[in-house]
Amino acid sequence: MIVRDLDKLRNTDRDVADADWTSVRMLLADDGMGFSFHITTLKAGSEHTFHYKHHFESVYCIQGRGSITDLGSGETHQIRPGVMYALNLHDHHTLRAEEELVMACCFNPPVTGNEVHREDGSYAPAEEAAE
Ligand code: 9YT
Repeated sequence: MIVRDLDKLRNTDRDVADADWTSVRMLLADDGMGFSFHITTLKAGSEHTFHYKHHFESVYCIQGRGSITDLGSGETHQIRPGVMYALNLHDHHTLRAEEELVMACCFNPPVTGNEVHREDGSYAPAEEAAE
């Protein structure tokens, strides 16, 4: 069994940050679960366009308010605590944090911890990220 405490993972190598978000990776590829599990905090007022072409991601909102726009259909959905979205079609999307958003995210395949967003908004496929 793996038991981990979010507070103890903060400021370790499992705590990854970009300009407008931080992500604590509670489970990564090397944990062998087949998915990774992150608690991601997005700065109030920030906007993010992502396109996970090589991963599926589901995201559950724990705290904060914002919206997500599906850039394929143009449809916008409100994000608030209790709402989940799943990028089952590798959907190109823009996420807006009207308030600070705290999100629980799962990636399949799992991220390794070495990924950075590429220009197209994707993370590299697992084989490349592991290199
Ligand atoms: C909700 C969200 O930001 N998803 C993207 C993944 C996040 N940046 C992470 O944990 O790598």
